[in-house]
Amino acid sequence: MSARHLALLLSVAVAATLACSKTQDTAPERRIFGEPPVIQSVNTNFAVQDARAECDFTAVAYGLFCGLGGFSDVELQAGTGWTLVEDPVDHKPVVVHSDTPTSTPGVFINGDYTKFTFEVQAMDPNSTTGNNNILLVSSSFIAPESKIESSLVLFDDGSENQFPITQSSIIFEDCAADPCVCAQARYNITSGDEDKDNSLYTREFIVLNRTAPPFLTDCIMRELNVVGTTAKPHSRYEFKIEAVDRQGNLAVWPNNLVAETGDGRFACDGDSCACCMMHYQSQLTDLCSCLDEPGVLIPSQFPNGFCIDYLSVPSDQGGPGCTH
Ligand SMILES: [Ca+2]
Ligand SMILES: [Ca+2]
Repeated sequence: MSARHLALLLSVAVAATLACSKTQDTAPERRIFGEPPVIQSVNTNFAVQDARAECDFTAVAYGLFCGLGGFSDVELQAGTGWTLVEDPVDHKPVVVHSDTPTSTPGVFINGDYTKFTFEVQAMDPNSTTGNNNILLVSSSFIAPESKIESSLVLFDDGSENQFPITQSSIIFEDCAADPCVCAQARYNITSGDEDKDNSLYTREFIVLNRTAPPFLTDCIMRELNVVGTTAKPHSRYEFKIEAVDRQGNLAVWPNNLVAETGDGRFACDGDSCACCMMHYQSQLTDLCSCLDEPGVLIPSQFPNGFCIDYLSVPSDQGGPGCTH
């Protein structure tokens, strides 16, 4: 068995990451025993550049502030949010508030991302009832600005397999057991395959704008059960579709799939102080950039709001001493 096939087999073992990296090599197609798989069709309409995700992160933000100081009277507000975006001209970070306040108090994150859905119809002449000779179907790509090839495994499992992936953000997101002390969340990732054992192998994969915060990644994992990667907007991706049988026979689809990623917009809407502090806690901005952002009322301690009353407390009084 060639090193390349071994790498593909190993990718099954490490399927928890749902993508493995391997160095490029050039193993030829060959037949060791039996016939190779037959790739019958590949869906070429596989890319959506402006898929949308929306998540209510109010519980996460509540847990963040409640956990910070044991504040039991945190009141998140409606508002115009706080989002850090990259200026398209000079690529410097810019703070953006939405034009209209949310109608509901809380923190709501949303964003656009590029979604690839690989759908490959494949069979093997050596398959018998109850004994599929196909070992795996994969989509391989070299990430932009990288020389490492990754292989995504496609499944014909009806999305039955669940791969738990730990959240990306350092702000804990599992607030089910104790709203004030959230725990690290794990999200169950699935292939996105609709029907099990119909010889249509499926895999969903997403690409986010590289400036997207980790909580958008988590939002998509939580709501849509899919993982992915980040890249510059309008990055070009090329995917090679292959199938391997249990004897190591390889079939390669003659045409690679090519697509460009979209803009990958992101916004944190609602309570502005909470949105800003989530960026700060994710090491995406400094603490004092949140000074005087409205929201996060804590009547017992900071009745005008955490970002107004606390961030301005001078350092000689034990506060952060932020000034404009
Ligand atoms: Ca075969
Ligand atoms: Ca299927």
